[in-house]
Amino acid sequence: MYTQALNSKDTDAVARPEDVARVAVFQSTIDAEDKIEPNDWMPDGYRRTLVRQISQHAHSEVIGMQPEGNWITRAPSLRRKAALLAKIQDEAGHGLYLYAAAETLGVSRETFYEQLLSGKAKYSSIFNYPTETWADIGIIGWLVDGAAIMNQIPLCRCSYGPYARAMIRVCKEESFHQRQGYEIMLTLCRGTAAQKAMAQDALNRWWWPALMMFGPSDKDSMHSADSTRWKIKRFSNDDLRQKFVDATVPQGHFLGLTFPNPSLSYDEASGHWNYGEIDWSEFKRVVAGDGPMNKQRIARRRQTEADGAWVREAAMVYAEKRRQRAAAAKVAAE
Ligand code: FAQ
Repeated sequence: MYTQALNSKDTDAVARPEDVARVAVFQSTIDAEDKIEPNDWMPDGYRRTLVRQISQHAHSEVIGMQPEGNWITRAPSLRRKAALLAKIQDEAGHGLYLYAAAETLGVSRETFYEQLLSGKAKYSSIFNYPTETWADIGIIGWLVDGAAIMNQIPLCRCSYGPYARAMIRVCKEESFHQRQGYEIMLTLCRGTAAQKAMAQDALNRWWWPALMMFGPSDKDSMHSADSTRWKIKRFSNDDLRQKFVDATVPQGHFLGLTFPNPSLSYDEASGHWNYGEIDWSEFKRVVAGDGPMNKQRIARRRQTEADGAWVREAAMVYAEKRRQRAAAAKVAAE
């Protein structure tokens, strides 16, 4: 329905005077903090960046259900199981809002699914790590949702209307997820020595991958300049990572846990926590498809897609039946 808004290539904007004028209107709309809506004219590069980022974000929510899904049957109590099920269901909902927002840019949902299932699409590196113990579920809520919120709150002010509006609801739910994760960690850290050791082990394994969620360092971030000019990004990858570290380190100390980077130190002058050097070779390896769980995640997604085929078929047949019944009732009433 929005595809009529698909428009010229960036290069045309330079070549054609009317597009130069359109770019000026487009940029002044953004500079005035107004939203760009699906039927507004937009440069091809802006559209491409949004399709790329929003679809990657949607895929992350969907693949992100798998590490937690691993613990549904083994949650330690009915209360924990109910909360975990609800959280995972929320992530599916986030994927849905985000695919819907990306579709307004003229790419079909089927195309996004196909890109994910073929292994062509990216999703967040963090979901390629295994959930080995129950403490990993606490860590995901505390650190992974915590990092997601830090990154996503500014996206509520992103210049593209459908993405910004989707993020408002997503962020409300993510902040609840973060709290349930921290509460799991608190319970473990106030529990037996074995439980506390389990919490520490989870932090040791997830801390660095959580910092990698914010993307490459600013000097290596190839999309940041455009995304900042277009007010898709409001803060750089490194700035958000630093905000996350500053917020999270005191929370970890309150739990009585130690962070797995000996160089972590507080800088009185800047008011920031200095963290050690990130192992970017690990980040690149995981993003390139060679993380601990990349192959399993995609294989599982493909299997789920195949297992759900009958549900989609049944829904289509049922919808057609309803359509025919309604048409027949209309004829009978005339
Ligand atoms: N993993 O130039 P930049 C969640 C790629 S949701 C994999 O800096 P950009 C909720 C990047 O795509 C988590 N790839 O790129 C939840 C680009 O590749 P491309 C997801 C990464 O876009 C919780 C290349 O590197 N959140 O956790 C990663 O300006 C619990 C160059 O990078 C979002 O997607 C990475 N970590 O900045 C669910 C938020 N980082 O496309 C379940 C929206 C970078 O050229 C359970 N996304 N890359 O092939 C963003 O804010 C941005 O896309 C960034 C990257 C900040 C991730």
